[in-house]
Amino acid sequence: MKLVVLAWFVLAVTAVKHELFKTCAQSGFCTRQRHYANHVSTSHYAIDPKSISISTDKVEAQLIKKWPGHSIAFPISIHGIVGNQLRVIIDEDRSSAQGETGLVNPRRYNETGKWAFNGGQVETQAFKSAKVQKNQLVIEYGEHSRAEIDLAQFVINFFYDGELELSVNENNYLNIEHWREEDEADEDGNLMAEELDFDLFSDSFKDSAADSVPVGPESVALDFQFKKHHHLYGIPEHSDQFRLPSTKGGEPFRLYNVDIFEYETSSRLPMYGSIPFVIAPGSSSVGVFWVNAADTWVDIDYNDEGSHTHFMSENGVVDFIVTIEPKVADVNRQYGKVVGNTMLPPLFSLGYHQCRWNYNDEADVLDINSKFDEHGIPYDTIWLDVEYADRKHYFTWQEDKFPNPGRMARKLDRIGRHLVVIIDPHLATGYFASEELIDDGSEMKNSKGETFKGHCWPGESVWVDTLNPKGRAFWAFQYQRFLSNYTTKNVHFWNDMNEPSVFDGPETTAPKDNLHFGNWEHRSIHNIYGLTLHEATYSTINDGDERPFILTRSYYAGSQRTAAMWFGDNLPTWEHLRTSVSMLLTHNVVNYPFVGVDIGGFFGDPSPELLTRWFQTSIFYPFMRQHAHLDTRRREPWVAGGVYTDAMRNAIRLRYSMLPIWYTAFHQSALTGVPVVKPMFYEVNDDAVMEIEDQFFVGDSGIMAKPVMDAGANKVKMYIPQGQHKYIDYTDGDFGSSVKVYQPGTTATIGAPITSIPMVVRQGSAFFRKRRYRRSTRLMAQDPYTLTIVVDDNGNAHGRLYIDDGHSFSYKQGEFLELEVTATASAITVDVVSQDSSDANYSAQLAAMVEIDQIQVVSASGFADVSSVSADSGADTHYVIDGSVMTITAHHPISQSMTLTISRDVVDEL
Ligand code: NBV
Repeated sequence: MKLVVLAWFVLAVTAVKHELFKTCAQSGFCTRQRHYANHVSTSHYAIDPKSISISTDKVEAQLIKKWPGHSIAFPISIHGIVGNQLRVIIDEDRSSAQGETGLVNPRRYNETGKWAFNGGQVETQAFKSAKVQKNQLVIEYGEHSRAEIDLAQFVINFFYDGELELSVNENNYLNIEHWREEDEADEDGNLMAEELDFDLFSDSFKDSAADSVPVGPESVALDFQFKKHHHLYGIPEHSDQFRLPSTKGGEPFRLYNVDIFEYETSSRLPMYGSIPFVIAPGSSSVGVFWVNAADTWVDIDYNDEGSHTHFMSENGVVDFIVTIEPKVADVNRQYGKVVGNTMLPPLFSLGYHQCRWNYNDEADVLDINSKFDEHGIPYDTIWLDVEYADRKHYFTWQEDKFPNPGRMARKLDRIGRHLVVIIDPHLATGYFASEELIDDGSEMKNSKGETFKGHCWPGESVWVDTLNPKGRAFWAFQYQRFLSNYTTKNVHFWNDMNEPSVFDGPETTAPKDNLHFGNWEHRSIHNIYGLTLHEATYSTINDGDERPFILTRSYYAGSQRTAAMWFGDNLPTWEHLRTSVSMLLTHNVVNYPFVGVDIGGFFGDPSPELLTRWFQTSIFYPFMRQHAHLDTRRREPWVAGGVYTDAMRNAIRLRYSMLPIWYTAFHQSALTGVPVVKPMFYEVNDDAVMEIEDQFFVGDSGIMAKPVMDAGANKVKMYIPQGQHKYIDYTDGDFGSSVKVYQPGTTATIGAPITSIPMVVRQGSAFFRKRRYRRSTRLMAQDPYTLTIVVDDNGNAHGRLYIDDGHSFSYKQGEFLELEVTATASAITVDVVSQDSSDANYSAQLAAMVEIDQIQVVSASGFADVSSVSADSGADTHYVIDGSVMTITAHHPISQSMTLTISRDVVDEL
């Protein structure tokens, strides 16, 4: 009995409170738009042919919404944009609303792109041609793309190389709730027969019933039919599987940034961040970016033809961008030209981060710091959660516990370590920061234009409005004053609760009728608030010298440019561990690779087995951090002891040894938008991989991993993709004593006791590692590289390495090195392909300090015929052959090209 009660208690305290969040049926506009979609059969929208005006990169026209007795014109514009993409914007002339919306800006919000787009705007690109033919507007753009817009039905068909890829509004779901005054709404005439009048001017959901809905119904919705694609991915953040499941008959996915406490898996509930970008890979690949920052729901369905999405947003303009490319990675590349790619993170931030709520005082911090060294475990960063600040008043310290934070930072800095402190956007009323904010007038306002006050950690609080330039200046000033106490540059920031989280607010966040700079309702900008906050932090911290590191919880498309992100308050369950990898892949395919999740789960205490498996999985999180709730037991890697600690130590050391691979992958992603952790379909052409979400590739290294994510498991079954390549076992980053070869199109069973991390390498790959244990990444800077080459059956392989100083922006001035490795049966070449254009010093310094000291070549067929290996430099070259592995010892400066010639005996065929 006691046990049952205990089990019930544990479940009861660790379950998301569904009642806090609306279902679609409880959301006025979601209900109305779904109802419309279920009832509409003909288009109510048409482009007026007489209104069309065409210029080199833009078509403008009037889109007419028509139903008996009514005709409403919406300005529509279609833009050619950078990267062979097309952007469509539908706005509304709201001049009749002027003076009718109280304090609220009467216009539809059209500035989402100002925040989401890299540099605040998107570059245009001229069309190849644009003309009206019969009843169609035909736009040719890019090299291969064409859009045909049926004027009478308003259906847009997108073609690539003559093939139909995407139809927009094919199902007539376009519906723009036009501006109307409340009394008109009761007249039958103002609603179409397919429309419902549910919650047009009010909100009946209990926690948001106070919403004044000052502008009335203004939602927008549209459908996208993917013509050839049976697999859709993206639209984070959701704690769900990687391939988006159909929402037919259930809840749509919701994009609405909220503080979701104890979230579940297999869930379509909203979470902390939103990226309304859906991607459809295949023999041709399509991306759709729905540029809207309001509360948004998305229905997904698969049909015989392909797949279907229905986007519904509470307000704002209709604004979307379509990208069609042959390869999925090219969709990322083009989309990245709009929203930007990941920053190149400072190298230390790819190391291991140790966090908990809370390390209590300076002695605790320094004790944890030295325990890592005692246990031989590398780490780079220790974190302080809210308790460091005096009564959670950010920009202050609890002085009795942290008497000299500058000294603490200096102590960490000596061994190359870093400190991250949390700063949230809620500022308790009655202390200097909140008072300065209110005096400044740049706080978030309520619907009456007064200071908005809500409840959060420190009690009654106010929120900075970082959409306001003055709010950003205020934010900058607070940080600058706070940082003036430090002489070292190893202090960084964590912006939590920036959805924003408001404990007594509707659905855990700010009331939608709150007001921001420009008199925009919070409703219009909600999903970008978090981005505006962490970007304000970034620009404050950025001195143009050291690369800033910031962690954000809330995000939008574009957040990848300036902040890392983690998936919030997860639970210590195996399902959460598995879902973390699905979510990791989802974020990677929407150009946001620098993500991770609390290792071990935020709430509760994981078993030693779960914690160990979680550590092993986390070496594949680009952002690798352990974190835990105040009420949990300590769980640093040495706490479990014995084999568990050994396994965690090995995992972390393996991560550190692979940092050159991670850094090279990030560099690639920063340039091209490709994922850092790659779903299988990026690397192989095999239909069988489309739903695999528990194994993946690390960058371009050719390493494929499948960590153990099941209780009690001591092996994994890894799918070896079809194609020309075999794969070689590389479990724990080691080829073992006898090399195991797996054939394409098979399932390999790989033994994985608690100490093991199953990995394989695709033949034909080459990568670099640094294999000496050091306490932090900074201390690894001069360590030599090991080059590993896994040749294919013809002896060929290819790989790359990117190096720079790992912490400054000097790489932007050309201070970096890029190496390309090419192996053939007779030679191994390491080519310095780009190097210090502006200043030779950096390479010269590297050459003096850093070398490749070992080259490990792996060949399934062995090296029995190798008779000698010689270097073009004439340097002594030793090699040892052990079956399938040839180890060459070298002392080769990293910034010089080299060729090793491999001579082979000619075997007489008798
Ligand atoms: O600052 C306390 C926590 C933090 O540890 C966690 O990582 C965040 O997701 N924070 C949320 C506030 C609320 C926790 C219940």
